[in-house]
Amino acid sequence: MMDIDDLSLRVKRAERAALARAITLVESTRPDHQAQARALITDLMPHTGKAQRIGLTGVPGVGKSTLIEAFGTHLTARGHKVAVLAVDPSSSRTGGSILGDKTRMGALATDPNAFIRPSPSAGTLGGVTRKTRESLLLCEAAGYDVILIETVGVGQSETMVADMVDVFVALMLPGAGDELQGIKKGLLELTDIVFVNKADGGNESRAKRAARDLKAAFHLLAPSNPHWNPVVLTGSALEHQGMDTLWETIGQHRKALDAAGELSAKRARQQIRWLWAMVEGEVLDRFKAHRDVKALAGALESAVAKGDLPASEAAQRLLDVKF
Ligand SMILES: Nc1nc2c(ncn2[C@@H]2O[C@H](COP(=O)(O)OP(=O)(O)OP(=O)(O)O)[C@@H](O)[C@H]2O)c(=O)[nH]1
Ligand SMILES: [Mg+2]
Repeated sequence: MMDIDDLSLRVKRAERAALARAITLVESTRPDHQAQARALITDLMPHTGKAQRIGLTGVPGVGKSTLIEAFGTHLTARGHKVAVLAVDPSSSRTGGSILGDKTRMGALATDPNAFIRPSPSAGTLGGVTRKTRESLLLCEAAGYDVILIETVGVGQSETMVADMVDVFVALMLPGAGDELQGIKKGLLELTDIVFVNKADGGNESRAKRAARDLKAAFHLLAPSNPHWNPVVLTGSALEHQGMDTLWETIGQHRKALDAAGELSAKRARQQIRWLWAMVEGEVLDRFKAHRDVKALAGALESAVAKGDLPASEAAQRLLDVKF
């Protein structure tokens, strides 16, 4: 049996091993571990909330790991404590990718003021995001004041990460015109800051052009946030160019939201959505596991599949089960 009070104390004292252990507890699927994790987080809750929560996305190869290394070391050199978390439900982060990260994040990985945690191993996106949200709280309780949450630019994971951070940064490649066509409108709507990476080695003017086109694209979109107009930056993670501007822009974003009372309002909305998302997931699981639902479901599914029964009628018959 783990001593949760002791673990809590050690996390607050910023003991790395304790933080790692606490995250392992949060990531465990064992019900007794989950109960302990809840007790731990409840206890630590008053010590959370003080970090800048930054989401980071971009297609594979855009330079996320390289940027985290450059940006992270830039910040630790200025006295910040930086935690890096990842959301990758596909668990595509196989041996090769992690090995690559070791070289790309070498300095940050050995920095005493940085803490890097790879994505929880594959699970449902909901499961992975729960673990990441709770890990974020643990990192805050351990005194990390900048939390970077990385996600690969595929599917729903971007939306989930955007919903747990204060500011969302999208990394893009220099390459204007055609490539811009491929950028999902949905991604632009989530994005507060675009960082056009790899503006180096003769790519500077292409990057500038890409930035200009992106600004135009943002201009065409109806503003999704009354407090902030998305900002497009260019830089080079490889050459550590643009890290100061990125940090400044994140600071401006924070100030703008704070001034409008929007930062705490945004976090409050996120918490409430998170609450209901967890209830919904659990209620549905319990419903589907119910004996009477299980007994009915097979026949109803095949009747619906064959077109013998409208889905609405089948749904009603399931919903009529008292559970
Ligand atoms: N020229 C140049 N190359 C860069 C820059 N940033 C990253 N790269 C290179 O691009 C390649 C991919 O960089 P990563 O940082 O691994 O990209 P990633 O987005 O983390 O990729 P995944 O982890 O696969 O999603 C590496 O070879 C980097 O050295 C940059 O600013 N300029
Ligand atoms: Mg990477």
